[in-house]
Amino acid sequence: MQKFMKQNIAVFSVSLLVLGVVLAGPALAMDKMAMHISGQWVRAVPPVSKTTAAFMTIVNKSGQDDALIGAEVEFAGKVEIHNVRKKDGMMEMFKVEEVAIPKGKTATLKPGSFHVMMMGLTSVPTKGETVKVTLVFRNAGKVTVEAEVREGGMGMENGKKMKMKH
Ligand SMILES: [Cu+2]
Repeated sequence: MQKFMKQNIAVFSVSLLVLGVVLAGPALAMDKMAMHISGQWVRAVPPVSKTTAAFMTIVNKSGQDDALIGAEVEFAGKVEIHNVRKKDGMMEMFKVEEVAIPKGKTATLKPGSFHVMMMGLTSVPTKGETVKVTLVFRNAGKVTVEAEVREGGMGMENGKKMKMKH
C-alpha cells in the first residue's frame, strides 16, 4: 500500500511537471490573468489614418476591485482610454481616467462605448495582422494581449457621424 502510494505520488508529480512545462507559457500569463481578457481586436483603418481603437472584454477574476487605467502599444504616439457620449445630437469621444472593474465583474470595451484609443499612429495596423496591446491595471499591473486587426463598425447605430476631438 505504502509503495503504491509513493509510486502514485511520483507519477502525479511527473504529471504536474509535464503539465507545468506544457502550461509554462500561458501559466506565466495566467499569473497576471487575474484579469481575463477575451475577444480583443483593433479596428482596421485606412493607411492614412492617424488613429484607431482597440476593443475587448475584461473579466476581473482577481478577487479584488481593479481598474483599467491605461494602455500601451508600439505603433502609437499616445494611447488613452475613451468613452463615447451624445452631445448636441452628435456622438463624441472623451478621455476617461479609468474603467472601473469591480471584482467578479466584466468590463466591455466596444464600439460606441469604452475603447482604447490609439493616436499618432507611427505605423497603421493592417487588416488580418495581429498586434500587441498592453493593458495597464491599477492592481493587476500590465497585461499584454495579441489583438486581431479587423473591420468593425463605429457603433453609431443612428448613422450619425462621430465628432473627432483629438
Ligand atoms: Cu476615442
